[in-house]
Amino acid sequence: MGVGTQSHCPYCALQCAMTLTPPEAGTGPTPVTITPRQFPTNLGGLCQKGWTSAEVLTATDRITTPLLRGADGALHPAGWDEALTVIATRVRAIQAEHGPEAIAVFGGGGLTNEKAYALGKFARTVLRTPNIDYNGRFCMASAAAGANRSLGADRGLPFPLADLAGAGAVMLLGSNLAETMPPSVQHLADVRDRGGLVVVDPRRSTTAALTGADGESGVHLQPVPGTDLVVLLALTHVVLTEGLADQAYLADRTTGATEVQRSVAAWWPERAEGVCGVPAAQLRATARLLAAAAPVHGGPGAYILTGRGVEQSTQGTATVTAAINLALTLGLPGRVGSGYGAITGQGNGQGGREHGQKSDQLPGYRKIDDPAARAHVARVWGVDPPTIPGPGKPAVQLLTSLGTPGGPRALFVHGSNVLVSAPNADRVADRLRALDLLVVCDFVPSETALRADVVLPVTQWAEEEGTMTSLEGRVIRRRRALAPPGQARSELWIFAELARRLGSGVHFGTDPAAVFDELAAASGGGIADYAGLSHARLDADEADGGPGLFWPVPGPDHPGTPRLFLDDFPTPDGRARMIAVDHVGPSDDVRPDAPIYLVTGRVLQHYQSGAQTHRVPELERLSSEPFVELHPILGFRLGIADGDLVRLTSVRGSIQAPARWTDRIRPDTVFMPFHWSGAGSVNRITTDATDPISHMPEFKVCAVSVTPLIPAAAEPLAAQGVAS
Ligand SMILES: Nc1nc2c(c(=O)[nH]1)N[C@H]1C(S)=C(S)[C@@H](COP(=O)(O)OP(=O)(O)OC[C@H]3O[C@@H](n4cnc5c(=O)[nH]c(N)nc54)[C@H](O)[C@@H]3O)O[C@H]1N2
Ligand SMILES: Nc1nc2c(c(=O)[nH]1)N[C@H]1C(S)=C(S)[C@@H](COP(=O)(O)OP(=O)(O)OC[C@H]3O[C@@H](n4cnc5c(=O)[nH]c(N)nc54)[C@H](O)[C@@H]3O)O[C@H]1N2
Ligand code: SF4
Ligand SMILES: [Mo]
Repeated sequence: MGVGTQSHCPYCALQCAMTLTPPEAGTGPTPVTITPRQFPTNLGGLCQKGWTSAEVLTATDRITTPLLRGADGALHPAGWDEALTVIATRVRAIQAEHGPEAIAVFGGGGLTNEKAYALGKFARTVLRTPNIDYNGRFCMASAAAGANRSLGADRGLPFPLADLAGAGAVMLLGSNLAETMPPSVQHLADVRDRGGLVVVDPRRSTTAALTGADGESGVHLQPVPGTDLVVLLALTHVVLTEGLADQAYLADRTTGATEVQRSVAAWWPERAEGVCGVPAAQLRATARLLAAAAPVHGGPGAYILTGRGVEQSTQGTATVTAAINLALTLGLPGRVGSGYGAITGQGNGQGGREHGQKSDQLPGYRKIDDPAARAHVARVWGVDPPTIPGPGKPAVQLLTSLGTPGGPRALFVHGSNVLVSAPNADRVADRLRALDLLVVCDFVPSETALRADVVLPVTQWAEEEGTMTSLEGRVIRRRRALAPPGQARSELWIFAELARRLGSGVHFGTDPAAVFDELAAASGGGIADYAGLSHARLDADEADGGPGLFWPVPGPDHPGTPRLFLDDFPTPDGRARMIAVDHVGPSDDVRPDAPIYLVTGRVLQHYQSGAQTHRVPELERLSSEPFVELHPILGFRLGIADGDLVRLTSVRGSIQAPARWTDRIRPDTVFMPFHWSGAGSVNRITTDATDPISHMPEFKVCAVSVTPLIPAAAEPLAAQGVAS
């Protein structure tokens, strides 16, 4: 290892490796200089966000003291003792009047494993509330529900990312990797050379464009938004009717194939084309391309991967199930060089959903309503099993219940900016206003923090020790390179202090290595088993040039598990379950008063609600405002020129942003990124309808009308070269 601190990027689940070094003699603009490092996920690369991530450490408006809302309605600096005393006093009063369920907790997939674990423990043992959920509900819930149901375990990628390089075909459904995890595109180079990249997206995204101008590197399917399930049913139909299925695999390793076979019979390509708009011939060719790469036909292997584009849907779990059914029909999961996976998004989106901040979950991916799981975790926590509350409300239902009769009266937020990132966000703003107490822990004054009664300043990535679990289930170390500014403190310390002030006898450690050991014990025997891991083992592995260990790691001598499902699936009978699903369509479908699909997503420069990246001048320069992508044909029809301000209206409200003409989107669809607050904040008009199984909101598709705010004349439109 060279000089400097070996750590990983603060942002996404690719967890690109970087070295943090102090600038020479205090000359640098930031307290650490970032250099990319070789690591199996990023292969020495970083994206613009990673390169500039140190800027957030010294954000000019960084929160460095606790803040308390005063009688004048403004936030004022306060000491830790005062702030924590205010919180404890008000929590006790609310609990006394309304009971423990009146305190709610909202976590985040950016928290280290240690913090996510401690947060779940704090909610269940100190607050004794069932009402804890987190932003992973917005992110990975449908992929998790689908994989748990069909495969028996949810590890986003149940294989190392680098395995993709050997494949003959990789199908990406609703994922724009080239903007959301740019260094990962290196793993697709070989499959593109083989002509095997399949991208399914209503937009010709940067990733879809990787299939090549003439399709020489693969295929781009451009379905009607919200109809991916139909695409998948049709592909499975073709595989089965053309005799391309892996029948031996279906017989040996799955149950339910007959029902699935029956259910896709009605989705022949021409019928599917009528719903999803993808030409029947293209559906047939894609099914054949995938099959040719499958091991049963002597191919080098194939992968089917889902992203938020298909999962953030009221039929997200069904769509993931259909993707898994297709993969199973081709005999892919649990074979080296092939598989199904979902691409986890947040830095610790994977670990964050394993250790107990999800409403129905205990550490180790245990179920909170399983008596054996409760008994095991209660022993580690030193509490009686019956004192652990049952399942609470999932995120959207939790947020919409705040301040309602019988609903929570107080909310603690750790690692989410819900006012910008939650669906139907104006409603969330109303609910936050109705609370008696809002406590937000953050290091910058996010939109949500600015609404709080108490804001607590916390450490950032380069200021703390801990672990993160990457999109492949690889557990890696985050390391401290510098001291936090002012009075910023670790959340581990905050939980310990609040536990003491609330009179809890439960122990809360403040040393991340010790908290990890406790997490490892609590997870032992669970699906996400970390029992054989410790900070010391991970450090020793890295010092030996090791790349981190993949869970499950049940014992100190266990080498970890880079590939899951090779022998069997963790289901009661060891087989994958094929479950028949069918298409219903978006909850807020287009209609005469809202004839256009609105789809949402991301741009390269900004991360999520933008709380961090809007504070990096270079990223702001490159991407400074929200925008609405629309096709020139739609622009011409509606009288909207490139650059015109447009209004988007859904049944929930109206927003406005400048139009950007592009022929990379379907003419029946507009696209907006969700990184901004204010007049161009797209979540003010998205729907909070949720998937019935995963409870994930339908961020990706809703119906809008689009109108020009500055009426455009025919002249300039013609001048821009539009033919009707
Ligand atoms: N730059 C950047 N990178 C990030 C993040 C970020 O905020 N910014 N966030 C991280 C996180 S938490 C996540 S979850 C990941 C998300 O990573 P991705 O899933 O790649 O990101 P999105 O842009 O949300 O959605 C991907 C694509 O889905 C498409 N889409 C929309 N509707 C539909 C549909 O109905 N069907 C299909 N097939 N596609 C559709 C959009 O056009 C978009 O191109 O990115 C991670 N990386
Ligand atoms: N329309 C639309 N909306 C979406 C999506 C979409 O595709 N379309 N995607 C959804 C998805 S996939 C996601 S993941 C969510 C994400 O959206 P959010 O949950 O809002 O995520 P961030 O913007 O990353 O907010 C994290 C906040 O926590 C702070 N923070 C970071 N690390 C820590 C820490 O360790 N402790 C504490 N206390 N604070 C910390 C940051 O400064 C920031 O203010 O957005 C969802 N919203
Ligand atoms: S791809 Fe993700 S982990 Fe890598 S540098 Fe960019 S934001 Fe960071
Ligand atoms: Mo996410």
